[in-house]
Amino acid sequence: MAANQYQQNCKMSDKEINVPNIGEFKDVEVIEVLVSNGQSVSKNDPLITIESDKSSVEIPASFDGKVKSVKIKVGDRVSEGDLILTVEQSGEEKKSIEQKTIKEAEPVANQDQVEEIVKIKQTQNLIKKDNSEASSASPKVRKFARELGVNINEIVGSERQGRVVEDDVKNFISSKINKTSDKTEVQSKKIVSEFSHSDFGEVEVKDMPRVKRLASTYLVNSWTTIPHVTNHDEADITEMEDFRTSLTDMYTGERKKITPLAFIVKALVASLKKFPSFNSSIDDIENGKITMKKYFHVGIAVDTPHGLMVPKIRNTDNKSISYISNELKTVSDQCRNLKIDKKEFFGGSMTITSLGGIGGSFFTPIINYPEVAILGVGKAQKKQIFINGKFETRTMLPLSLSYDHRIIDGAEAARFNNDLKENLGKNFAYKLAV
Ligand code: CAO
Repeated sequence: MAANQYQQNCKMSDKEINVPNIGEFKDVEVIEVLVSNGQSVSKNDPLITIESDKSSVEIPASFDGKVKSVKIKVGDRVSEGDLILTVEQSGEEKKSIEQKTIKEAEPVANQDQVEEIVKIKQTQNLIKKDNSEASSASPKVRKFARELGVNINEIVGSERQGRVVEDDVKNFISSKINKTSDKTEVQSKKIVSEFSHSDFGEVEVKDMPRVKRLASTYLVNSWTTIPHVTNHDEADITEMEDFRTSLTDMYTGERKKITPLAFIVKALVASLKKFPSFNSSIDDIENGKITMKKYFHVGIAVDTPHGLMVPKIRNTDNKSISYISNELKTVSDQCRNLKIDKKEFFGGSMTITSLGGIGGSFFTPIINYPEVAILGVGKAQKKQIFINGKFETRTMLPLSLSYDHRIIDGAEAARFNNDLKENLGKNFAYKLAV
């Protein structure tokens, strides 16, 4: 074929698709327009659905092409011969139509024929799968769905190629009803607990602090998505405390104030090195991927008037205990004065939450997502401990280790606590790192 002849054949031309002979249907309402401008259609694809008092019928495309301009809209009334849309055809499409028999190109309009079209579509794999596309269903089923106020395109059909049948519509409705009744139950529970507080006495409604509001999203996410387990244990820190309280400034001779928390940070880092799964994140659970962190950025929960904040002490493995103690004071002050960069709340290995300066023993800390473990520290107390057949007075530190059970097992957590106790105990190696 010569080049210009080919171009001639491929030239676009417009064709009209009109309402065919639809028998008894006259001046009937268009209830669905199934195509839009620019969309490619194949012969027999449904273009519109019309509905009379008695039944509804889809009008199919009589040839392949690209919809140039849809001329009718939902609610219009049409009769035989009315223009539905214009279709743009390339020479190739035109040619292929011309090669087909006139009989084949004849529009199909009665219900049996429409059913036949759907069958053809199924074998052509043209059934739509999501609700942005039109579902395949007979006009009877469409009408049934419409009468019940259901968008048929939201239904995934149970028949071959996703064709929607009457039972699918019924199942869809019953699943919606079940969901709604679940909701209603939750809502009614809420209503019961939502009696006005002022019915029982004087109250004052205040704004929830912004930091608490922000934190609540993270806390709820952690609490509802991570399977938490907490192991409780006690570390004997008698020697550590003797050592800590004996530290003096080499120039002034005054007592050096180093918080026990700085020692705990250093001991924790030694355990994290031995138990790397505690220094990981599993934010890609769908693909089963775990991020193992090679850094040791320990988060510290800081109580502030604005709410709880968790800044990170970075690279704790390379810092001395007294350096960590000073840095802890600096970042706590920055948090309390709202002078800290938001980035400092992210990128942690594991968090320590200490109530040691306030009081209390064991509690159940919530993991600071996306971390997988958190160490709760209570107030150290002198206790009588039975050692080698006799009671001794020892300083015991309560530990509450919460961990993500998806990645850490109870046995591993118990071993982690043993190791941590060892690091805090009388053979403490951190002594070298003051
Ligand atoms: N056992 C016994 N005493 C402890 C202790 C412990 N585990 N931890 C700290 N202490 C002592 C310190 O030695 C210090 O005593 P001195 O004044 O006699 O030296 C005193 O308690 C002060 O402690 P602190 O809590 O003010 O300071 P810190 O450096 O130990 O802690 C910080 C810093 C930021 C953790 C703390 O100020 C804080 O905010 N704690 C609350 C954290 C919190 O709210 N967690 C709960 C989260 S879950 O809702």
